[in-house]
Amino acid sequence: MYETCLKLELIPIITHSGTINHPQNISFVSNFAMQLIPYGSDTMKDNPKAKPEFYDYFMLLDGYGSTSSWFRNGKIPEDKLLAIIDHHDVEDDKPKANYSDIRKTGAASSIFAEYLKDGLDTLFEKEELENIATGLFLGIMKDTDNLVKRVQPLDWAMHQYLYPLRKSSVVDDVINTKNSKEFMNLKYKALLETLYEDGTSFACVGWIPEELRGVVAEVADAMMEVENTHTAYSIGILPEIIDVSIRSDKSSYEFKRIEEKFPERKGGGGKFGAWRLVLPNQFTEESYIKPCDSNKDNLQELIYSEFKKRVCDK
Ligand SMILES: [Mn+2]
Repeated sequence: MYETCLKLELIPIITHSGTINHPQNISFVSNFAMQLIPYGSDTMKDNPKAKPEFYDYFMLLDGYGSTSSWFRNGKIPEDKLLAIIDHHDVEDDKPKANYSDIRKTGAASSIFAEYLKDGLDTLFEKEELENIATGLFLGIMKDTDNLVKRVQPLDWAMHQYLYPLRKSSVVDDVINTKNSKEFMNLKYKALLETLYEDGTSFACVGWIPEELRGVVAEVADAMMEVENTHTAYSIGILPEIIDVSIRSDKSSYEFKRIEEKFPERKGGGGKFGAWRLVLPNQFTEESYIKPCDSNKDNLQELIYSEFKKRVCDK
């Protein structure tokens, strides 16, 4: 999409509300010359591009607004919304855009790959096409856990289409990125203390810095590998938010019902089987009760038990 805009002489800027933390994602981004504006981060505070007023038009890609604080706060008017291209479960209150392509695929990358295959590829030189194919190929691998989970027919087809076009050395580089010791320690500690009950399991990663946020999702995935588990909740406490990863392969599971139990939520959403819930963390450095070494464990226990209680209450 970025490259296509450039070809059409539009100036694309990719903004996103979080930060890029997972080692694989850092490695991914460093392989491509894209400008990314993490508009919520402190380092971007004074950058005009971190303000919605800077932009003439918007496109929501791989999300329909539920995780965008700009969108949720009404900063993206519908008449400025050019397109929504997404593969998440979309609720009735989805925004209207000039162009909208929302399909149930494992990876949003598969939708973009299909555009490429259906003619966009003619816009690009060989080298450009290989770079784009590499990015989309990695997107499909990542979102489908290497074509194991959430795979839809289009994902298979686009994997096959992109395979000969991709730069295999870049793909290997990104896939083989290692995790830090801290990351692995947190992951296994949370798994050791996981609570398994009637197919539903809970794990708490505890207080983590922003750059280790990826552990929360990895723990949720790992919990699902335990026999008889149909639903998993993994929570991590970050300086500003409580990050929750949810997995379920139970057909009757309704993420919406869980979401409603947290009216204070700051965001969330997901796709079949995998969701995320973002809750405010009341115990930030600025708050009346600050997390410090002596009360961190207690606050963690408080947050974790309140979470479990709310999820389990009918
Ligand atoms: Mn996605």
